[in-house]
Amino acid sequence: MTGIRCFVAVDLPEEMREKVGPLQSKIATEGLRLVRPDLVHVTIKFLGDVPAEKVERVKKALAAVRAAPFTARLVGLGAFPGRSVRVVWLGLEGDFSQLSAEVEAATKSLGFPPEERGFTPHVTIGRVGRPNAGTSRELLAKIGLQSTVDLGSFTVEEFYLKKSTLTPGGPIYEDLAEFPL
Ligand code: 2AM
Repeated sequence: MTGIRCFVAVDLPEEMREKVGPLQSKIATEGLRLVRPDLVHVTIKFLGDVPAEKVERVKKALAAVRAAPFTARLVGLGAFPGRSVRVVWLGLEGDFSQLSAEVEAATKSLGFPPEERGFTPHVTIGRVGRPNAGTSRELLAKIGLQSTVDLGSFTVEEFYLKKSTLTPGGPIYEDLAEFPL
């Protein structure tokens, strides 16, 4: 049985999203699928397919998360992983550790495996379909040219449980619940 594809995320405020499109146009490269600016977000925890009957328990666990609001700053551009570029991201400065740790603990108690690689806050702004050396080289050069990117700060005051529906036209995200900090 397939469930509901879910993730926990922080949204960017509208004024931040508006700055993403112009930046993306500077790194546009063949093979790079740019994330629609209205869909960019900070993934706190990817849950994968959650059985429908478990979603209420996830919401309840997330509602018990206690973390204080904090300031985040969108600064720097980079790529995952090292050799061939698969993802282009905007860096994030800010203390996401409390929120991340609390969400990890809340979801772990429901059987979701903890993130082994640790949490690196970032905003994915582009994905490479089929990585190839040419695309990677060109992208890394463009990213290097944008190394001074600083889109400014915003206050993180809430987070969301989101549903993702994958379609040929790209993912559709839907807020299942909002949780204030
Ligand atoms: P990303 O921002 O690091 O790319 C919603 O699908 C979000 O969950 C994506 O934006 C992605 O975060 C993350 N995600 C998607 N599939 C994933 C997977 N298999 N493992 C971990 N995170 C995933």
